[in-house]
Amino acid sequence: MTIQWYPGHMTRAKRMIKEELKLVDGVLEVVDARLPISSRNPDLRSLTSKPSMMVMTKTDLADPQQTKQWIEHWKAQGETIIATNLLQGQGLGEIRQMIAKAFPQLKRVPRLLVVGIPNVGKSTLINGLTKRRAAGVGARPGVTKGKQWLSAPGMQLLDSPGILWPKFEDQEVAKRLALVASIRDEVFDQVEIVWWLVDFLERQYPGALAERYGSFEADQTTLEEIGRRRGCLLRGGVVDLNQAAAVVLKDFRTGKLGQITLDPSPGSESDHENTGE
Ligand SMILES: Nc1nc2c(ncn2[C@@H]2O[C@H](COP(=O)(O)OP(=O)(O)OP(=O)(O)O)[C@@H](O)[C@H]2O)c(=O)[nH]1
Ligand SMILES: [Mg+2]
Repeated sequence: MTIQWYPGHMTRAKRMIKEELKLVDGVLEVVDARLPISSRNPDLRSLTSKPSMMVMTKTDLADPQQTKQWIEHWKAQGETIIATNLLQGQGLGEIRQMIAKAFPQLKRVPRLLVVGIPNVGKSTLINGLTKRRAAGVGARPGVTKGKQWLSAPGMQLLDSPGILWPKFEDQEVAKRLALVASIRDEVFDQVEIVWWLVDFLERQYPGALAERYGSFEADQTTLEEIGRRRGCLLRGGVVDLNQAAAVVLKDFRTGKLGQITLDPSPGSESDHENTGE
């Protein structure tokens, strides 16, 4: 299976963002804490030299140890980065303070473009900063359809539809983006990406699946067994793998499998693998 995750409107989005960058003083780049590299846009940096700040959302769903290491990594690369749990409003004060200090030469409030791949929390961030439910929010990609300016204390924000243009060749990245619902559920095979997740969890977070679904024997096929235990059965007692995958996917996305980061921080992947078995 190849995930077609670069629909035509994303090409237009790239053209659009170039235009939008001309209208602003700086950029808030929103990334998902579960994917601190895969959810970044590979080309954004090359499109502008305007000041840019990374806002890492959904830290409540990510592995705190990994988040810490990723923040250190990005800071070492010269990035300004703030970690947030937007559902709790955490980090908003810090963002406001940073923005207040970032443009000392400006005579008016700074104008900022909020960018990021679909479903990372751009609109939620804007609502937090404006203290209004001005921008539409939803747990699926593509909620925001057009751009709009919003006023917040001390800043003007430009909300735009999720932009995502890929490293085309990298299907591993595509799978991870699908898992966090940044790619529409219709364009990939759920069973296949959940198999990827199950395999990843068994290596990187041993025990996460057992904690939720009960322990497994070595010879059991995990996804099938989860389906059996959760009553995802077709006629004749055959496990419905599609339904089983949907259960695991939902549990992952809502944090029921624990705090999990899908991009291992630099240096940690091999360490995990060495201690995994
Ligand atoms: N757990 C958790 N969920 C969050 C956080 N921030 C946002 N969300 C949820 O993530 C989902 C997507 O949020 P949106 O603000 O609509 O994301 P967006 O980037 O504007 O998405 P598009 O407009 O589709 O590109 C919503 O269900 C939010 O409630 C967070 O820090 N933690
Ligand atoms: Mg939005």
